[in-house]
Amino acid sequence: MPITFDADEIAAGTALFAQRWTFQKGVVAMEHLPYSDRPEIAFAGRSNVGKSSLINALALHGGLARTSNTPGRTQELNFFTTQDHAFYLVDMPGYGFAEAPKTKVDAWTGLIKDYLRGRQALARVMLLIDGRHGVKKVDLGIMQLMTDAAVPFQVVLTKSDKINAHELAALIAGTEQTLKKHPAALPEVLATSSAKGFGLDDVRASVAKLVAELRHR
Ligand SMILES: Nc1nc2c(ncn2[C@@H]2O[C@H](COP(=O)(O)OP(=O)(O)O)[C@@H](O)[C@H]2O)c(=O)[nH]1
Ligand SMILES: [Mg+2]
Repeated sequence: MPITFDADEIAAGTALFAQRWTFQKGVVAMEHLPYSDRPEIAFAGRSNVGKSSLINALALHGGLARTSNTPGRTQELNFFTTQDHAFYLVDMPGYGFAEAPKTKVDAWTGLIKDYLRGRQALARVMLLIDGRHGVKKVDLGIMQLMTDAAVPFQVVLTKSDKINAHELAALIAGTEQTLKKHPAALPEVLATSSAKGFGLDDVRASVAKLVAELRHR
């Protein structure tokens, strides 16, 4: 089962995310990335997995990241920041979406990969996996890329409201098994539902713990 955090860690997560959030910048090319003055935590995953919904739910801000029923809407790296400028939260374009013109898909897949393997400030990736579908081949490719680049990542299951408790437990166990082959992965998988508000405290606590660790480096 997902790790649970103690009351202080949950409170730290709540406080971090309760701050006022602002959209800083949308980036379509590496040369437009913001000046690197704080760590970045990126939310990555296949198109439609629920990246933007999760960011909005975490930040208690329905309109912060744009969500959509249409896969492939987000085509930029969107940088959000808190009042205390402690870190950037980055909403990424989805990968594995082929129904757009190939040149466009290639451009944003290239941007995703360049950012994931080449961004010094990238402290961690929250890798979102759709609870209904589990880990796909394209996700394994992204995991390998992050492992090769030594980018720490944590798997977050989304849309947990769409599967039953038994299926969820099996998915968590299976995913943790897969992660054993990826030394860059945090061993624990978090399960969430942005729709039902499930698991959000754990994600906030996990991010807050990392931000606190980075502050003390
Ligand atoms: N049932 C359910 N639907 C969700 C959840 N999170 C996102 N969705 C839906 O999934 C679709 C894609 O969400 P979005 O956040 O735009 O995905 P993104 O492409 O990864 O940013 C939207 O229709 C959301 O309403 C969830 O936790 N539960
Ligand atoms: Mg999105």
